[in-house]
Amino acid sequence: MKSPILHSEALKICVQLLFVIKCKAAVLWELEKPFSIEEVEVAPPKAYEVRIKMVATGICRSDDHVVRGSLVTPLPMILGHEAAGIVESIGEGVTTVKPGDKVIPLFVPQCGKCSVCKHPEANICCKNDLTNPRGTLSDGTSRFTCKGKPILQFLGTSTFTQYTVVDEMSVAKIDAASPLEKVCLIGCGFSTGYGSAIKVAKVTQGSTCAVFGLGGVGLSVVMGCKAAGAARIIGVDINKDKFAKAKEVGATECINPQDYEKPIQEVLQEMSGGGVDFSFEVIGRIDTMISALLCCQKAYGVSVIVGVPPNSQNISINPMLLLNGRTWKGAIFGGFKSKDSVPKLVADFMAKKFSLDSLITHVLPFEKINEGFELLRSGKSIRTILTF
Ligand code: COD
Ligand code: ZN
Ligand code: ZN
Repeated sequence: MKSPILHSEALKICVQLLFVIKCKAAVLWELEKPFSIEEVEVAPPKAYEVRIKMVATGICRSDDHVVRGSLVTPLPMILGHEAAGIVESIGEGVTTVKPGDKVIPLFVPQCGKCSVCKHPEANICCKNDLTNPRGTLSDGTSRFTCKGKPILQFLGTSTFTQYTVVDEMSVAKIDAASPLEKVCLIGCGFSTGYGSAIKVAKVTQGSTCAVFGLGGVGLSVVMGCKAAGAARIIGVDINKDKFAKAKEVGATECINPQDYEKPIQEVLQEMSGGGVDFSFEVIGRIDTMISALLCCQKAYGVSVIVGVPPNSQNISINPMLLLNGRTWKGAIFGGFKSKDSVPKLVADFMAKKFSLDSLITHVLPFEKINEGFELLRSGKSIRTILTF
């Protein structure tokens, strides 16, 4: 017979599961329009789902790409994918998190079962909603409604809301002592850049690196190069105002392509005596992707594409550039397997292996989300954190 205590615990969980939460969320109804703060209903988590109370969320360039229409997703939607929060309730069968746990939602899931998850190096799990966005959880539906209409979810997450629901494969439990208003950046921008250096390029001790683009993600690449022991880290940006911070996080030199007559790849080849060991494109432009490829040493250089170019642009190159021995790679989320790596990255942050402070330039209450996007668009912010 069940003990009365266990029975009442089970009843409590059931009641919690049936509960629809009404809360505030920032809804994007149409492209190019401001977010509108609405009251939304958040359905309880179904089996293998988790409902999260949001504590902090970063504003990432990709959220703005949706608003601008350069990242095509169905609407209306609740955006946001770089966040941290606390588990409010769990659906049946959930074993990896429990109510009260601190967590980071994962915009790339890790189902653990597909061919990608089983591959030792790959990370874009087949259950992702990135490549062909439906705007739903894995069962094909969303947990949000507003004014009687279903509101879609972004990248299996949606963090511009006081509460969200995600699949269990899209959430990682993190250290209970971690400061959520900082480690939220591990949910996207920081890990994307840092992993591109340490995991994708596998930057080596004493090497020379070139980082094109010194925004938040580029700065995280610089931090990764430094952590991997690079001897020279050359920052490349057309905005000189980015140089001071890049040097603060580890760049040894910074150059502006507009200060030179010759192409920047030639400048970098000369500076490095024949080509850098590792180069990174962290802007999202075709021309700089080619410059980054060309500036790395032709027989052993490794060039990594981090930025996503505007819709459907193609690159044409001479195959000899690769036949000589260069490696050209690209990755999303720094090549990290999300559910495995996020708790470890948080542990590394807690062990002071890197700092996130230089990336956070603004902190605003959630309701000022439109102000946060203006800061991003005007180039005034690196990362704005919205707190709930
Ligand atoms: N030459 C040199 N620097 C340039 C040039 C140029 N022609 N043009 C712009 N820049 C500089 C800017 O001055 C700026 O400092 C920097 O490049 C870009 O920085 P931000 O702040 O605009 O952008 P980030 O660092 O926040 O993000 C950059 C990405 C390229 C990573 C981002 O735009 C992107 O494409 N993200 C998608 C990648 C991804 O993994 N997405 C998955 C979920 S986010
Ligand atoms: Zn992002
Ligand atoms: Zn998978």
